[in-house]
Amino acid sequence: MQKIISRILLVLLPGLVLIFSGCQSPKVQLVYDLGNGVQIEFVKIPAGSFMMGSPDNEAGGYMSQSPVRKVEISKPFLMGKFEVTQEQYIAVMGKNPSYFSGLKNPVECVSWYDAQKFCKKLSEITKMQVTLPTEAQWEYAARGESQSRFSFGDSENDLGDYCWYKDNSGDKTHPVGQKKPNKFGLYDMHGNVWEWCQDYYQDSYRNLASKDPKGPSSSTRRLIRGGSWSHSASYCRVANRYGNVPDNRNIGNGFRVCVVVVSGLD
Ligand SMILES: [Ca+2]
Repeated sequence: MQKIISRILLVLLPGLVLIFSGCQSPKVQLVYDLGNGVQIEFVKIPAGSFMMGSPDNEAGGYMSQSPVRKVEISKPFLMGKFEVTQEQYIAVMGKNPSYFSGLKNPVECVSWYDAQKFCKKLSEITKMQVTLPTEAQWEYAARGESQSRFSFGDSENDLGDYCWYKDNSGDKTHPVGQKKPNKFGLYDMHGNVWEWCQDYYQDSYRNLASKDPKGPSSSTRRLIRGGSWSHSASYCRVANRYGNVPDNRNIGNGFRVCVVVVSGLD
């Protein structure tokens, strides 16, 4: 886990603390205490615009990930610093559906509906509005201001420093936060487990809004992003997108959560 040089600024709600970390590039972080030593950490992602999708000539790219288009994220949001772990899932839902063992490993074998139930329950616990990220929020956060295949550049040679994927995972998930973070301070956006997004999936996003897009109005599938421990490098690109039926419980599928920015964080 990243060493946090921090000072606690404000207790916003019971169990909730706001932290500024780092001196060179301050990151606002929020930590919620779920009890029994289990915490869930968030990083503030600033509002901004980015180029979403992969260029036509990107290695491993597909038509569903292009054309590249400008998208605006008009409001800052808090994003889970890590994928939701098994111990966090137990703390909130009282059970652990995962196939792989490890309380610090990401929870998997969770459907999109399971993720929704987790968000609802965590919202009730924290008194904050907890959601899955939209697809646009996910890619914006994953890029960390980069415009390359991966958050750190284009070369697959460096992917092992940031990602658990087919070539280094040993065919299993790993505890979150062991690899390098991206510029926003988010871990495992590449690989480890796919991450459910809020949006429906469709093969093209050509006609979607350019400001805070929320995806198509209907589909049989929901979006997953980031690739997993069982996938090759090109599946772990930031622009890669795929859809699963929402009741699919797969050993490669997990999620991370977002929080609508609350007063005191903006
Ligand atoms: Ca991931």
